[in-house]
Amino acid sequence: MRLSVVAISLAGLAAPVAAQTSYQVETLAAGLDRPWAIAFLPGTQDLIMTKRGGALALWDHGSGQISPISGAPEVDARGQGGLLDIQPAPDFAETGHVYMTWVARVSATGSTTHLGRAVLDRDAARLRDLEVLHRVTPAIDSGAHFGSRITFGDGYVFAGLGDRGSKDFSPNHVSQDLRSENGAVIRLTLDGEIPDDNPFAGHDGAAGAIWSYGHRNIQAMTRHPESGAIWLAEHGEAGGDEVNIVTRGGNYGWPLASFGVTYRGGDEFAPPHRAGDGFVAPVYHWPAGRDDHFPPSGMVFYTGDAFPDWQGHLLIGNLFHRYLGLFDEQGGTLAPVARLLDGQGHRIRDVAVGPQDGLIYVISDGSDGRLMRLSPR
Ligand SMILES: [Ca+2]
Repeated sequence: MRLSVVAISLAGLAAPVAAQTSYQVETLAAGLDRPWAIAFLPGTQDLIMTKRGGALALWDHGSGQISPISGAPEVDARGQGGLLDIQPAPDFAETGHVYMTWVARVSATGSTTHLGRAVLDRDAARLRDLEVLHRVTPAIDSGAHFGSRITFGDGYVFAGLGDRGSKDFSPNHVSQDLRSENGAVIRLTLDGEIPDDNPFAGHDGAAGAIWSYGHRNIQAMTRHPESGAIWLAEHGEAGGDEVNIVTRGGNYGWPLASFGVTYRGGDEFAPPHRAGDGFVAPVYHWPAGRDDHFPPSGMVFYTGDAFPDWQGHLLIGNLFHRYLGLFDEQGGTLAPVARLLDGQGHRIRDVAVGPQDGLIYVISDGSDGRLMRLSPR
């Protein structure tokens, strides 16, 4: 289904950078109910897609059709919860495993992010053998900040989580509490076990699954194609959104160091990240306030052939300002290049690069979510 094509040229932008490629936008599907994540199935150009309400779907590149996949986990879609990220396993060709994060209740009032996997039986259009690999602890009575994104690296699965909207901005905040997996990146074996070499494994009073902590709400995460490092983007509080490179055992500061301000009064509630404060500073951040911030969702390094000028650039979805950010990355630093899809009103929720065509696929948030594709004009 090709509903519309909008052609856009970047040549008129002020940035003196290699962004002269003009692109066109195709809407491949519209009217999607709260799509949240997309991922290409290995060896194909077909996309698997989550919808936050709890549905799974497959977009078939050949036919252009989207069809439902049954067998998704039961979710609690209150607030920001529901069926969230999905990624095919590194051994998908052998196992058919897809990994997912979702929110489910674990008590009358408590809910939490779950990490699990299932086998995708494509012929039967269903998931089977669903396994819960990890329930994030503790569960909290809150509908906010579940994260979450999944990335694989070095034979492990990483999940980026959220702080559940905790408003205790003291050193006792859940993101600073090593007993709490909320506000952390966790690292597990593909079977969901805690690796012995995790930084806090075997430590009293610490959750062994934690890999890094001091995060607020991670809704974008990907692996650098050359360094192999895991990059993430997290929501700040009224600005202060960050891009971070994940390091083993790192404390990323929230809420004791932040570039954001309080929503209520616009006051700083913590000093900004600065050298020597003991926290890992972001590689890039957006300022406080609401005019130029970057509530992120979905990110990927561009590695296709279709846009040679963008090779190695980082793409990040911006929810609030409704564009897809394009950033030049050199040696771990970022520089903004362009705002793709700017002015079209789409809250960008996730982005992926077609493994065979090198085109850029995005989904937009909301009850009229869209699957769109950017290609060179
Ligand atoms: Ca931080």
